[in-house]
Amino acid sequence: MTASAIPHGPGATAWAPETVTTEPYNAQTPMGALADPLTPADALFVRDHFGVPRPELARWRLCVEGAVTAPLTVDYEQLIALGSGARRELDVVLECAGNGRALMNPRPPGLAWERGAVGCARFAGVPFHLLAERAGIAPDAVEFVFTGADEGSFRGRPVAFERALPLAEALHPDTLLATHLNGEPLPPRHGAPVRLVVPGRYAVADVKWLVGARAVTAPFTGVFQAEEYVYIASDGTPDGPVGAIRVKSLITAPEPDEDLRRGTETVVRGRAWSGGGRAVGRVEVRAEDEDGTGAGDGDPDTGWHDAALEPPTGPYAWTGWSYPWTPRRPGRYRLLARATDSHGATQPDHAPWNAQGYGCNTVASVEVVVV
Ligand SMILES: Nc1nc2c(c(=O)[nH]1)N[C@H]1C(S)=C(S)[C@@H](COP(=O)(O)O)O[C@H]1N2
Ligand SMILES: [Mo]
Repeated sequence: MTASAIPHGPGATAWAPETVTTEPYNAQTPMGALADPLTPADALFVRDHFGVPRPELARWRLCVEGAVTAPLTVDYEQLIALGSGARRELDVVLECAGNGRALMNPRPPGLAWERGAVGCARFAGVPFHLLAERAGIAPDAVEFVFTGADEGSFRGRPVAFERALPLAEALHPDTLLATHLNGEPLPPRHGAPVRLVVPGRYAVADVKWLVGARAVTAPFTGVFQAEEYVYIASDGTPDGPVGAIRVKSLITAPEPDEDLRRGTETVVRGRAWSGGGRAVGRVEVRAEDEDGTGAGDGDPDTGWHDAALEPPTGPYAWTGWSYPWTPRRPGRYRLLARATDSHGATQPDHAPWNAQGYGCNTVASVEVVVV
């Protein structure tokens, strides 16, 4: 993957995501943009199932209904008024559960995401619990089902984009009805005018073009809850919907196949993140030569080395890391990075394979040449 920076006005740089499919539009964040603490809105990956609906702001409504005592409908102004004084702004890693699927072996079916179905953006909005509490949650409610304005056909059936959250997560103060991304109103393709943002969960939870929130008294079984975005083992056993983001890292420098000079220091850099409220505790880097034994016999660089971590910009943001490496011998090398989170979870050498390739968090790697 190469960064696709395109000039856009004097002195400014605009990004274009890398298209994966055109109908509906799906695109990855370009590598160059992943190096930044915050991903520019015009570079952030896009995952759409049915295309972009264009609800006019003036006609937009959000209905809170189902197992509630006083169903309510708000328009955009009412939502903003309800949230005044309670608005939150959070830097949040957004990662599609299918990110990295194309790197799995054998390759599972699904969109061919490599490394770029991820980004970190600053979302601002109104905590959802304010509306839920106003609607009065029935004592037997177990989940909220969130509905987007987009709909289409799935295996021949008409469906809306709907996804559920257990009550505790729906009502968490950081679960937002987001109206802004990186300080600007949400762009249409990222869910304008309002989307859900659930920090620390795979981004399928972050329902775009949100128009409904319905409390239910039994677990939801819609297609995006019970058929898609579910871990299914190779023997066909389902293991629940994707949830918290698994610990993962990304190498943003050097670039694949970059030529490095022997005896010259190269800073290996990247980002690391984990979900479910867990922080990144450690990132280690290793250089392997072609026989996979480390950077060479007797080389002091052999083995895993701790990278320096930069403090993340918030509890749900990703962590920048760096490790200075001075290659001593010419040849092809594989640079590896692995992150460990505050619960002690570490990236595996091989991610456990599952039928649709979700949650792939294999150790990050990039191949370089030392001359
Ligand atoms: N309404 C709606 N919301 C949606 C989707 C969708 O197709 N429709 N895709 C989901 C998935 S699978 C992902 S990974 C994220 C992607 O968010 P983004 O396009 O803003 O990066 O949106 C989620 N929310
Ligand atoms: Mo996704």
